[in-house]
Amino acid sequence: MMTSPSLLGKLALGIFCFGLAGCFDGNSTAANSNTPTDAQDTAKATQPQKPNVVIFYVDDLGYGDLSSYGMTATQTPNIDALATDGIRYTDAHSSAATCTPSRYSLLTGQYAFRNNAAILPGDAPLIIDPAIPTLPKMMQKAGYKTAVVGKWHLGLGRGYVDWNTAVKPGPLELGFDYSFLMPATGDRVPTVYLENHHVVNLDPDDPITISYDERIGERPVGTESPELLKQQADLQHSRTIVNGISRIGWMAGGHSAEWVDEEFPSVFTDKAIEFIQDAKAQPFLLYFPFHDIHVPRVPNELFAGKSGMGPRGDAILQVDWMTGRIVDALKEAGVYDNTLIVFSSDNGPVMDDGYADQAEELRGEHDPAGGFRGGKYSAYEAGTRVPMIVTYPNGLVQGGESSALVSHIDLYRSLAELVSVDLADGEAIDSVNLLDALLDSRKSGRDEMLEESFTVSLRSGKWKFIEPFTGTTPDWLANKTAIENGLQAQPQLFDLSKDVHEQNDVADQFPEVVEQLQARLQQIRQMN
Ligand code: NG6
Ligand code: CA
Repeated sequence: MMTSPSLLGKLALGIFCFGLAGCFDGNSTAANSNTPTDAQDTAKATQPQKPNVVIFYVDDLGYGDLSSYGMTATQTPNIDALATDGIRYTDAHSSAATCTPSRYSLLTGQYAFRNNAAILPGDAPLIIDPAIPTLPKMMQKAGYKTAVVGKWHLGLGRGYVDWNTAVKPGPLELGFDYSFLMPATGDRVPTVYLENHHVVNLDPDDPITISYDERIGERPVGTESPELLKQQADLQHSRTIVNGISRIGWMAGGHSAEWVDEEFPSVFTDKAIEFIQDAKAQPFLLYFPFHDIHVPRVPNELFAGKSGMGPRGDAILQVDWMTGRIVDALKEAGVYDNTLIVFSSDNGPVMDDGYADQAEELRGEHDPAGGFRGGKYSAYEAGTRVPMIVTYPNGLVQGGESSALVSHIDLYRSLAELVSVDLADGEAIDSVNLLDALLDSRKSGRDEMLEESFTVSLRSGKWKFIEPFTGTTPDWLANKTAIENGLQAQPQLFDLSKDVHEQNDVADQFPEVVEQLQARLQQIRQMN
């Protein structure tokens, strides 16, 4: 834990920081010349309101997928403006190379392997035990109003879920006061919104059933009716068709509740803005996990065809627009300066993830991984090294570019420091307090970090060790030849100080480093 006063403490003590000018201790200088009454009045008037926290969590956005991270094919001005206002990280990581494990770690401060958290089907039970501490519960303890709006993909309920009754436990049982969800992913049934415990617009006379094992319901399926499809899909994504898109899994009933993919930008953004307007009088946490730029990529007509890179590029423009609208709402509510915003992605980029949306064909010169090796699913850097931007006008010490090694798993402990909550023993055990590095681009980050994928990589100083993979690669992953998954039967070792693109495996040259990092990994596994 930090020994210096927490940020809120600093604000309360009248210690203010003005960018390059450094910190100004109001108590020991100008404030001392005030009369006690004036000082009291000033203290009251400037009583700091705890900062709001907004986490924008894009799905599958790669390191190179923003113009502030080198993309030239199209522009993301609203996100770039956040980078101009704050800090842009060059070595920030989602904790895993796929969605469910990354989100698990973000919300629990624990590595996903501790609970075998892997990509979940759309009918999976809630993977986080409501009895354990979570990031939103921690924020509630500090008096925050909390909401999640967007893609969930952490499971819901216990065992069999009846979508026609109260669906729980879910986010409300994990510490969110409000939730408006895509329950799993855009490519999985059920294709309906869930607001708090209930499916939105459900007609009780047309109940929903879903299945991941066998065909159910009257709706056409992709394998039989390809002429109904907006995009052709692989076999896995060719089950029930909803809104011209075939999905993973089958769904019966629930016609009045079906979502329309093209409406996601306004539906999710409007819900987030409503929450901000309702919650602005008190500190709030908004966790906003986007569906974009995950498949199926079916952007709204405002963006379709606008990027020149097909639906994947158009989805990036959609993300930028949504971010801009929410940031504008923060500004209109007068709370932008007092809001810590984290903008990042849950894993690296993928082009073909099941639908023929021409992501690869229309990519042109654009490099979604920004030069790093691998991508989504991969043990190489592009699996987890993602764009990350932090802004917080009232609390920023120094903006610009930061090379600090940061994992999203660290948000838990860093935010606890920000809002002055002490964590219990055993809470968020893998999370490190990096608040300093979130507010000051000159501060360093971690020395050591795990990157989870279908295997585990350990970053330690200049080294990156990839543990040998002894399991069986799932067919669908093995068939993705465009992605280097990084799975090998022998250990791999890279010296990132001179080989950040992981081209030169030096495991044979440094067997003692391999042994030491393998042993360290075992130690981390045994922590509890
Ligand atoms: C995979 C899906 C892929 C995507 C991914 C989850 C197949 C063949 N592939 O299993 O399309 O849905 O799961 O992506 O089914 S994530 O970003 O939510 O982790
Ligand atoms: Ca993802």
